[in-house]
Amino acid sequence: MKIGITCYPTMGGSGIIATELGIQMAERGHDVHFITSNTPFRIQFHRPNITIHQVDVNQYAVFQYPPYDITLATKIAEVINDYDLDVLHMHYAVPHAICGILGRQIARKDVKIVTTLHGTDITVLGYDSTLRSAIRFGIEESDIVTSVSDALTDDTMSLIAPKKDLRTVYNFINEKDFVPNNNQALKQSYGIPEDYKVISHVSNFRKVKRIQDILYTFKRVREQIKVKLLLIGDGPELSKMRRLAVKLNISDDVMFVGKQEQVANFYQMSDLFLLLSEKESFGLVLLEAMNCGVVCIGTRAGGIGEVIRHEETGLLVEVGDTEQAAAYAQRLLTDDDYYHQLQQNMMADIQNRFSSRSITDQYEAIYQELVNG
Ligand code: GMT
Repeated sequence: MKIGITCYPTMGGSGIIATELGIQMAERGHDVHFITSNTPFRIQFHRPNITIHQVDVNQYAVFQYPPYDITLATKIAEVINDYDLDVLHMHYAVPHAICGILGRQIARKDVKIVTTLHGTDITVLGYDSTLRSAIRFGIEESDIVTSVSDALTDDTMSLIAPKKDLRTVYNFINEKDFVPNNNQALKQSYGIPEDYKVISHVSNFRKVKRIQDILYTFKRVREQIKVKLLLIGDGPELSKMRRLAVKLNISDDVMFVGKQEQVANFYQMSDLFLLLSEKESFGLVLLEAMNCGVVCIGTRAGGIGEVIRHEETGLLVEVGDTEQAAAYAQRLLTDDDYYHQLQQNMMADIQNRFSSRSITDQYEAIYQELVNG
C-alpha cells in the first residue's frame, strides 16, 4: 500500500509512535510518505520505502499567523496526486485529521483517512469549546478513528460525543532501542555511587505530569534509603520544579538532565520509574522503561491502568497520593524478591500485549480493510 503519514515529528509520544509505525510499515514493504514540518527525529539515515515531504510554511507580511494548516493540506493533496496514495494516517484530530480531509478534497481523490487520537487533542483541546466541534468534525469525517487506550476512547465519547465508533489500538514497544542493560558505567559517569538506587522520570514537564508529586514522593523515599532522582526532559514546569527541589532540601540528590535524544541509557541505569500524571492517555514512557526491565509506579489516570496491572506488573496510586507512592517505592527498592516477581510478570505481559509486531498487524489490518473496501 501507499501510505501518507502526518504527525508532529519532533513531539513526544505521538511523534514517536507515528514514526515507528511508518518505519514498521516500510519494513513490511509498504511505500511510506511522511508529510511533516521536519524529518521525524527517529529517521536519521536513509531507509528504503520512506519518502519525506517537508511542509515549509512561508511567512508572508500579509498574514498575521503563518498558515500551517492550509500549507499542510495543500502538500497532502500534492502527495496524494503525485504518488497515488491509498491511505492517509493522521495523528491528532486537530489540526491533522482536518488537514487530511481538506487535502483529500483539494486532490479530489477517494484516499482513505485513518486518524489516531493520542490524548492531548482530546483531554486538553476537548475542553476548549472553540475547538470541540472542529475535533468532532475531524473524527466523523475520518474513515476509521483509533484511540490509544480505552480510557481515551471513553473520554472522547463523553467530551466530544462524535457519531463514530472508535477502536482502541495501544502504543507499542520499540524493541530495538529499549532493552535491559545494567548500565553501571553510565551511573558512574553521572557520579552516582554504586550503592545508590536510581528513580527516574521522563516527560515534557507540562503541568499534567505533576512533577511536584515526583519530588514529594522522592523526598519521603530518600529519608529511608540511599537514592538519586533522575529527571529527564524539559518544559514549562522545569524551573519551578528546580526551585521546589531546593525548597524541599533534596536538590543534592535530584539530577535535572534536560531534554535528551537517547533516553534508553537513563532507563537502563534506573531501578524504578515514576509516572504520576493527572491526565495520561497511555504513557508510552512506561513501555520504554518496562522493556528496559524497570518496574513502574503510575497513577490511576487515563490509560495508565491499562498499561500497568496493579500488583501484577507494577503499582498504581491515586493521583496526588505521594504517601502511597513512596511506600510502594520503598518496598520495590528494598524487597528484591518482590521486585523480581513484578519485573518477570511485566516483561511477559508487555511482550504479549504491546509488541511492535502485533500492534503493527492491527494498523495494517485497518489499512487493508479500507483499501479493500
Ligand atoms: O505526553 C505528552 O504530553 C505528549 C503527548 C503527545 O501528543 O505526543 O503524548 C500523548 O500521546 C502519547 C502517544 O500516544 C501517549 O503515550 C501519551 O500518554 C499522551 N499524553 C497525554 O495523554 C498527556
